[in-house]
Amino acid sequence: MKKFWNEKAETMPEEAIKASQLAKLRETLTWVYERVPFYRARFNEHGVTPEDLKNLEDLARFPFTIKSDLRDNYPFGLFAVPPEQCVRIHASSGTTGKPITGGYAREDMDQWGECMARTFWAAGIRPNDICQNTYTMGLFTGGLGFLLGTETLGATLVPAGAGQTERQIILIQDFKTTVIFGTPSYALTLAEKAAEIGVDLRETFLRIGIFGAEPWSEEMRREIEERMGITAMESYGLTEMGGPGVAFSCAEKRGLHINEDHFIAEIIDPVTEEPLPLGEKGELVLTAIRRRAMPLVRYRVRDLTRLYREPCACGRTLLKMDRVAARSDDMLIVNGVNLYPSQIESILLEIPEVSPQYVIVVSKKGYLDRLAVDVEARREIYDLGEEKLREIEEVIRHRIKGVIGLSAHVRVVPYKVIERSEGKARRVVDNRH
Ligand code: DLL
Repeated sequence: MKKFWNEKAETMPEEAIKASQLAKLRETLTWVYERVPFYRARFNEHGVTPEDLKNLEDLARFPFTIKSDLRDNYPFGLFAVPPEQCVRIHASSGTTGKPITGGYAREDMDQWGECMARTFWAAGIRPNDICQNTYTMGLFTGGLGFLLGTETLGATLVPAGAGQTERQIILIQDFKTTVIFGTPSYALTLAEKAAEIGVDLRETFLRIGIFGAEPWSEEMRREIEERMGITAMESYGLTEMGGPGVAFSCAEKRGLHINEDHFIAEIIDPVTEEPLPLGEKGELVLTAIRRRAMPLVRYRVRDLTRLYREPCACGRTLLKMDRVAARSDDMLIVNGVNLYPSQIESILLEIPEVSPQYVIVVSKKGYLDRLAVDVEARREIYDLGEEKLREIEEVIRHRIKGVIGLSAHVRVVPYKVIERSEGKARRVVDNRH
């Protein structure tokens, strides 16, 4: 049985990857310069043309694309082909303002399917697997992206869609589902519902899960593996780059391999906007070099990570990135202290009595900020009485103070008070503004 979906592409020597990136990048810069008035104007303002790209480092001379550029050019202003020549148009829901649109030409579907099939193969999925897709199959890129990947690989897809958790569990049992796709927070919802109705997911045929679309901690990954009896793998991507498929985990479960022959990744200092060397943490910037309907150049993703190249025991030579624990937009500043929700998650999940259902609430109290963390305990803990719950609150408070340096109001709330996720979980409520 083959070890890689695309051995040649996934194990190329670094020099060969770079040579192919340079050629594809040149093609893409010319493509957008000639076809997208926005890019022509932007490049001209910066005094660069595609001919100025002599080597990969020259990419840093080109301007960034940012989220508001997509909003300002909504819906099709950044398309390099007329919308009627696209075979698909997706959009991200977006919490504020207009959604982000993404067009796909015929060859973009092939590119996407290829990247997804690599993700699946690396996770251990094979053509005889039955994959249950709990991502919403609509405008969101998760659902149809995972569908495309399953079809490309030749496995079986059960398009269950989001929600209807009890029915999902019945399908897992009746269809002998072996693979589950969804957000990490939905995996928890599933595991919890299964326990409630007396189904032990560890005794089903489930063996692999591919999760993504939201940040999750290493502790959360282990929790999911344990509760579902599966290997929890990961997919990373975003609507602006076509959806999931940008990067994927391998059997090493350390970091994600970037599909470098499709996307060029850079890390910049979010404040100075200067490129940072490999190994340093900063903001991810991506350029799609094989997409045709809407290839974005130097797109500032806002996700924080680190890039590194190391010989991976899986045999892939593709550049690696750390799992994305936070978006720069997610950073809360509470009484002057920087706080990422993932830090709270890691602390909570190290406490055995606590469940991964939590919400962080920030509000104003006079001139000061007030940080509150509501969390549920594991079900059986509630039987131990109020005193035990207060004790747990104290432990959490103490840890948060010790690790982050903030005083938090911690409440162990009754079971099921925290809203269960069917897609991307909402972990933060900021009531200060
Ligand atoms: O969430 C695409 C996707 C679907 C990826 C399914 C993986 C699986 P958007 O809705 O545009 O696209 O959201 C993109 O979600 O910038 C990250 O902040 C976050 N994100 C996506 N994957 C991961 C991940 C899809 N594996 C935004 N870890 C990105 C952490 C992730 N954050």
